Amino acid sequence: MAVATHTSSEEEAMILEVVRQLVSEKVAPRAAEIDEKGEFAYDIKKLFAENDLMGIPFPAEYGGLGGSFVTYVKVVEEIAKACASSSLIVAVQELGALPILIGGSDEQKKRYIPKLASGEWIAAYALTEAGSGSDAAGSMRTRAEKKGAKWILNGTKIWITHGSVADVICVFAVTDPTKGPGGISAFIVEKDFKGFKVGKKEKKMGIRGSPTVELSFEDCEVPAENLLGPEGEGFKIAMKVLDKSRPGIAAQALGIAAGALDYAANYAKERVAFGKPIGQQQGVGFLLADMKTEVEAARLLVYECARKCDENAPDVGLWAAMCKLKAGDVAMSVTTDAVQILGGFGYSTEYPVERMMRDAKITQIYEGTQQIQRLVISRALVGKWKPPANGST
Ligand code: COS
Repeated sequence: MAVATHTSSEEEAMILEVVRQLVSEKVAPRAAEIDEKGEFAYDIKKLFAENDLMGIPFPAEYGGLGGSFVTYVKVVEEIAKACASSSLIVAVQELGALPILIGGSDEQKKRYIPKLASGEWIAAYALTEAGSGSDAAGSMRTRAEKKGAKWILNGTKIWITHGSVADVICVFAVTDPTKGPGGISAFIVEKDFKGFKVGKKEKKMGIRGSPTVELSFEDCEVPAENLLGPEGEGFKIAMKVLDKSRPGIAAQALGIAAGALDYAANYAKERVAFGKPIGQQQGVGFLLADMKTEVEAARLLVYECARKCDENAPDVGLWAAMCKLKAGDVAMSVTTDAVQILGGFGYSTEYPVERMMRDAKITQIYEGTQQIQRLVISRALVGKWKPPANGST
């Protein structure tokens, strides 16, 4: 992927000002309804597309805004403060486009990135399978076999965010089962390709406005030119993508936490108990103090990781794992505490914090569980253990 061009602080401030206005006028009022209906918000996607938010860090030469990663994570954060599902409209476009930006040829980028940057097309990323979540390489079963000028894909992917609304999906499949991770390749599949089918939609606890579905490939015909990168490089592309997409999910988690903190702090200023606002009671005031400290700690990690993405720093993967780990845990703890501060009201759907708490949970699970983030972090410190050839430890 080309290094994203720098966004000046004035440009970034302008973009964020527009986003804050859109969020308060158009996104926040729709958030509860999007959650309740559990439908993809095409109106919000249109709004984001019209305001050039679908391809912030995509290179300008391919129709993107050529913005920085730092600006991109701040935009995701601002949207997630009000509506976690809507923040995924921007973050998953990034996830789905990254395999092409990282592994694609100039021709593939020219063909797909402008449509994704403008929001005309929606993208998805299909790695996970029923038996292959955390062990993404070892347990992958989807196969791709070359037949003439086509690759024929067979298999099923699950938990694919936006899979049912996507026009283009980057799919990972085994091309040589004897080679482990080195036998996995990546493909660009368009929704109209023969043999591609959208299956069951998950009924989820949170991010209910973001459809998560099963995708099946039954002798799915993919033109040879839609192989992404060299054959056998698919797993590396998948991992490099996650290094740059996890900061987007961390930003989503940060936004959810910051939104819940704002709401709880305002509530604590007004709600009176025992003769004074509950925020003046030390039990609640100190809870808010801890929530604020955690949110700011997460924010520093997310922004620093984004800065490293802009620099293409060699330790981006480590920082992506650290910021996703921290921000996901902060989102869960801060939203849970926000519900506690609102008491019975916090538990009611009439207030947004119960939705925020439900939305927070997924940030500890998807794009690699918190346990996988710790694995990535610990391997950066001590390396991956390999059993000695003679079998002794
Ligand atoms: N960038 C580039 N290459 C990478 C890489 C990265 N971030 N991470 C791993 N690789 C390479 C390795 O260098 C190795 O290549 P070589 O054999 O040439 O050295 C190859 O990929 C296999 O890597 P590794 O041996 O580390 O693979 P493991 O099977 O041990 O698993 C984990 C790696 C567990 C980290 C990976 O499977 C993972 O991230 N799992 C979670 C997947 C996930 O997040 N799923 C969420 C759904 S997607 S939204």
